[in-house]
Amino acid sequence: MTTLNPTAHGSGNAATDKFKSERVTSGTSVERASAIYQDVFEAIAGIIHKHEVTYDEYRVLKQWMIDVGEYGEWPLWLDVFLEHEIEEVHYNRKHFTGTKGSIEGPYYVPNSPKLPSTCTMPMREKDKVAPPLVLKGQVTDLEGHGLPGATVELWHADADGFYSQFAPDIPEWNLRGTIEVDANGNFEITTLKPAPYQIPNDGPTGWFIKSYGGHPWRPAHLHLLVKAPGKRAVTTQLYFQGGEWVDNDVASAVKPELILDPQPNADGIAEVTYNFALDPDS
Ligand code: MBD
Ligand code: FE
Repeated sequence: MTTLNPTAHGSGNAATDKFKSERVTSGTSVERASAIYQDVFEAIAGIIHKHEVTYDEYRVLKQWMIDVGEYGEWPLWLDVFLEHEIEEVHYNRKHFTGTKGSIEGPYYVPNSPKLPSTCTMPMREKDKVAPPLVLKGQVTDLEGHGLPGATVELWHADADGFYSQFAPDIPEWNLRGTIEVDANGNFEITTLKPAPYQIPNDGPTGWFIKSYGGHPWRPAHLHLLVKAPGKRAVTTQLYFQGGEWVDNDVASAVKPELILDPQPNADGIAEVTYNFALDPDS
């Protein structure tokens, strides 16, 4: 893996290395590819003509695309600006009615260590500057029956906005885990409430955002991947009611159904129940 440093270049190259480690294929037919490419070029041609794109603008684009590749930022840029549309199509096409999905983003790592249904996420002493959060709930089918054998994979940023394995000097599985639900599908996870998150913006993704006067912020979020035997796995994110950037996510990945409103429990710790209903697999 690339040597990590806490910059867009460092996290970008780490995300690119991780993505490249698995070669993906899609099975797209020549006919479908032809139809898609025709539409892509037609849309681009329309934009070029509509805005009378200049030669200088074309050369800046070419230079920027080269930079995005060299900084390893294609996973970041694509997941921030395009993945939400793919995810929406994915959800709508098959009329799923279970828990809504959201984008995976560039920092998922499979095979995180298994944790029991009642657990505390792996964290360092210094991570505890963030307030504790208890996330409890049940993984069910669409009829509300608990699903034993389900797993809840959880990953999120630390208080500095860094994800383990994508920034230096963080234990490999910090704030990452695969929670195995109990016999009724229940889980109770103690973790930390993340802060609003600034995507790495000292590289070409950041220059891109500046060029149109945008901002690099995502609302505070938890990433989850919930799986159960025979059910459709759901990759999603959870957000916090009233949090900054919830209404203005640079990655356009917030859905109203995914917003939590934790309340203090008997111990004064912020706690929230969120149940995951999984669609049948197929
Ligand atoms: C993230 O943590 C994230 O969730 C997305 C979508 C993009 C960059 C960093
Ligand atoms: Fe994230």
